[in-house]
This record gives sequence, structure tokens and C-alpha cells, in this order.
Amino acid sequence: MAEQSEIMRVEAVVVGAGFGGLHMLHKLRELGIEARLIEAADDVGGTWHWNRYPGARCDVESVLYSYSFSPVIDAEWRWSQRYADHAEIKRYLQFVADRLDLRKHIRFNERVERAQFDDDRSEWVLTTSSGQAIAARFCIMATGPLTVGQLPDIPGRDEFAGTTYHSARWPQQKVDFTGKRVGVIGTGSSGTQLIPPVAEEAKRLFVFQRTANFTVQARNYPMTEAQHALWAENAGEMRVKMRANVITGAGDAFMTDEFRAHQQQDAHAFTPQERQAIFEERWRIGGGSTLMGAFRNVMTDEATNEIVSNFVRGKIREVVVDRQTAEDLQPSGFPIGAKRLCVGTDFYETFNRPNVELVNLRREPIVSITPTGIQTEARHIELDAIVFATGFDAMTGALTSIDIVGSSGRALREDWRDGARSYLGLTIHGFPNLLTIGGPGSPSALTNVVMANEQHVDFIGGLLAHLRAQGFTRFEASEAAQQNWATHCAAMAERTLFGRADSWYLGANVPGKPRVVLPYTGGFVPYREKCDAVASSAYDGFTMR
Ligand code: NA7
Repeated sequence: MAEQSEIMRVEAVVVGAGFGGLHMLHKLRELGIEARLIEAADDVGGTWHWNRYPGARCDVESVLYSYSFSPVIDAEWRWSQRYADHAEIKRYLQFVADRLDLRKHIRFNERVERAQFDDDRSEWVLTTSSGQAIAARFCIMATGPLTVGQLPDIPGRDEFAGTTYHSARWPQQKVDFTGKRVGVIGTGSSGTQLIPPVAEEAKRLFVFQRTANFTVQARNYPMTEAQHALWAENAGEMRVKMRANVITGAGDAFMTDEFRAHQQQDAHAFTPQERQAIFEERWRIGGGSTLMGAFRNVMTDEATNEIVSNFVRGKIREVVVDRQTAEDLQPSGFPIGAKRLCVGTDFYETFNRPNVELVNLRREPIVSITPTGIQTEARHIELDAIVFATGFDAMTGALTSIDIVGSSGRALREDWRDGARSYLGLTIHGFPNLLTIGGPGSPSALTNVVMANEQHVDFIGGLLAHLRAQGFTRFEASEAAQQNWATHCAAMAERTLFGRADSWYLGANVPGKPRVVLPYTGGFVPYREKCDAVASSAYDGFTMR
């Protein structure tokens, strides 16, 4: 640990300059708390700084995938697209950082490597890649659910002589695939978004698919003047509806009440023809994940889920001309939505291009990566570039990649060896004065993550104000409260279909990671009510001194 004299000392330190961290820094300053934010990148943006692969855009409509706390930002920013792309979202966060004058309290280009709690002083000491340390009474990890990219452990991976890319660490400069033979490994959200634009450039594109996923059409378009006007007038009301889960931003922000009419109804109450008409409207006009909200219980009732799944399977057969490819693209063996639904543009249409070929790894698994391409059990495919769209060590990876050591030398990596545990996804027993924005055990990426982050920032702001008002300098979640929350999270997950797929929601995509449903599946509204109840009971489940 650095000498005490060298250490910069503030009241609160925030890690990560994405949506959560920037808002947190602003909130701390509003509360008069001296704070610094540490960011590994050279700019703000968080996941939108790193994930700049072609086609990267959000799957929640931008008007709702944005901050609600600042009337100034609302008044001065206009989204150009229904679903903004990565570049526009990053520009938005740059605008926010400048407009709120946040940069002066951000230390860029410093990766936090270790965070250790000093029991005697009741403070956190963070050491960063710059060799500098910073000490703070409170440490708030805003490190994001999708931060640490996963590279598959394929023999020969590092011997490829061409160029390799990972979707989550895309180069700053435009990558030109013109005239190139490109292989893309992975058909999750990142793969399905980047495959169509890469196919437009590449000479040949080989898509290496291990598990066919469900992809829906985003139906992205430039925002209309009428929508801008509607938003300017109704933003407050729409956000109230969003927090009440009446609208989700998954394609329904500008839809009419008529469009939503059957959302709370049972799919079985409709004839197959009626259901088909409802799905068609959502596929063609609604777009995005609106299909998932057509009826109630899609993520809790297997039969309802299968009805929705079958509609998408039918669409794949309708769109993809080659019969074998259409069959290979059919998702099966898991419920729609249990792996995150992919929202893209013309993913299935791309397989009708003469330069694109699907390689079904269930039929011909990858044996190795060679200096000149990929060897499957059936053939060798010559390639100039390989794109790994192979996902993340989600929800916990960014936290466990930091050497976090809590009270009495307790290491977080050890603590979470059998599965991540937390109280409300906000704090962890044994780690006093540490807070996590969107941590495992909170709704996080299962809901509109910007909305979820705002709720966490407000909760944390309230907690820190309470501590100050009471003269406390230290808090910790009790073991009992954390255990009760874990039991509740598991019970909620049992009621859903999320456990039925090998997805990053469960950590199933990371070899050796314990299989636990990581985000809270009980819904954002009950979750927020629980947090509100905790806050209004003087922080039930927390010990303070
Ligand atoms: P995902 O959704 O985890 O997708 C990763 C993809 O990579 C998925 O198709 C995997 O197949 C595939 N994969 C992973 N390892 C391998 C190996 N070894 N061989 C072949 N294929 C492999 O990550 P994304 O980046 O697309 O999306 C993550 C989230 O970011 C997304 O949900 C949005 O919230 C934004 P598998 O299904 O495991 O068989």
C-alpha cells in the first residue's frame, strides 16, 4: 500500500465513467461530497466507449435510454435515431460530462487494480495502474455489467496470422473489411448486430454459430419531428410509466394504448389467428423486443413462451431462402428471452447474400484456429480476419477483475467463489462502505439499465446523506439481510424460465463460473419498492456506526 502521505484523500471514489458512474459523481457533488472518479479509458462512455463494433446500438429506445435527472440535459439533447448507435450514445455521455462539468473530477487512463478496506480508518484505499493511490471513506463501483470481454479457449487461438478483433474492444479507427475473408465467432447480441454491416464489406463472411439464438428486427429509424414534439411535452409522464413498467422502451415508447391493449392478457385467451395478427404487428411495426410484451407471462409460462418462440422460428423460415441454413438458424432447446433476445437489423436477411455462409458448429465443431484460418471437423476455412463476438464475464467480471479486499482481509473473489452474493445488488456483507451500481442481485441488465442505474444512484445518495445526518462513518450489510436477499432472489428466479438456458445471465458462458441467476428477476417495480422500504425504515439490513 502507498505511503499515507502520498495518498489523495476524498470522501467518495467512484470507479467507471459510464452511465452509472457519471451520474453518481454528479449526485455526490450535489450532496457536497468531495469525490473523484477513476476511469481506465481515455474518455467517458463506459461500455459505449469500448463496444464500437459496426452496427453496435442499444436495444432500448434512446429517449428512455437516457438520464431523467437533469432538465438541462433533456432540453439540450435530441436523439437522432429511435435506437442510437454507439457513437451517438458516447457523444451523449461526452455532452453530459461537459455540460455538468464532470471531467475536472475524473482521472482518466487509470485502471483500478486493487481496492482494500482499511479497518482502522474505515476507508477504502484504491491502487491504480498509474501506481497512484486514492483513499476514500466510500467506494462506489460503477464498473458495469458488460465490461470484461471473453475470449474462447480454442486451440491455436493466438497463432492466427491474420487480424483478430473482439467486439467489446473494437479499435478506435474504422476497420475496413473490403476484399477480406472474415470469420465471425458468436451469434449473440454483438454478433447479430455486426454480421450484417460486415457482410456488406467483406469478400466472404463465415458465421460460426454454436447456438442459434432468437433475433428480432429493431425497426430503427430517424426520430420524426412529431416524436420529438411528443417527447418534449410528455417526457415526465412517459418516464413515470416507464418506472411503473407500463412502457419499457423496448420498442413501445411511441406506441398507442391500443397497441398495448393485450399486454396484461393471457395469450391463451386469443385464437391462433388473433395471436398471429398481434405478433405480426409487433414484428413489422413495433420492432425491438415488443414481441416479448405481447402477452403476459412470456418469461414465466412455458406454453406462452413456446407460442412466441414459434412465431420467430416461422419468421426465420420465411426470410431465409436456403432451406438448410434456415433450419440451422432455428433456435431450440431454450425459451425465447432466456438468452438475451438479440435486437438487430436484417440479421436473417444477411444469410441470403451470396458472400455469406453459416457454419453450424453443432455439425462441424471447431477443432483449432490455424495461422491461416479455422479448422473444423469437416474442413479448413481460409480467413484474413477473425471477429470474436464471444461475450462477457457479465455482472461480476468487472468486480472480480479488481483485487477487492474487505474487512479483516476478506477477498471478494474468494467470497464469490460459489456464486455472487449481495444485499440488494447494492452492497456486500464483509465489505463495509462499498457500493455497487447494478451489482448482481439487482435488476441491472434485465431492465432498462439506465433507469436501473438512476435508481441505484438515488438510493446511494440517500444512504450517504442519511449517514452524514446521523454522524455515521461506516455501514455494512448484515449477513442475515444478505442471506435473506439471496434466498428471495433464488425463489424469484425459480418462478421464471431464465434458468433454462446457458446464458451470461447465469454465468454459464464462462468456464468454471458458478451457475447462479445473477440479475434480480422479480421485476424492477417490486425491486424499487423493496429499496424504498429499506430506505424509509432507516436502512433495514444495514448496520451503521
Ligand atoms: P453473448 O450474448 O454472450 O454471445 C456470445 C456468443 O459467442 C454466443 O453466440 C456464444 O455461443 C458464442 N461463443 C462463445 N464461446 C464460443 C466458442 N468457444 N465457440 C463458438 N461460439 C462461442 O455476448 P454478446 O457480446 O453477443 O452480448 C452480450 C450482451 O451485450 C447482450 O446480451 C446485450 O445485453 C449486450 P453459445 O450461445 O454460448 O453457444
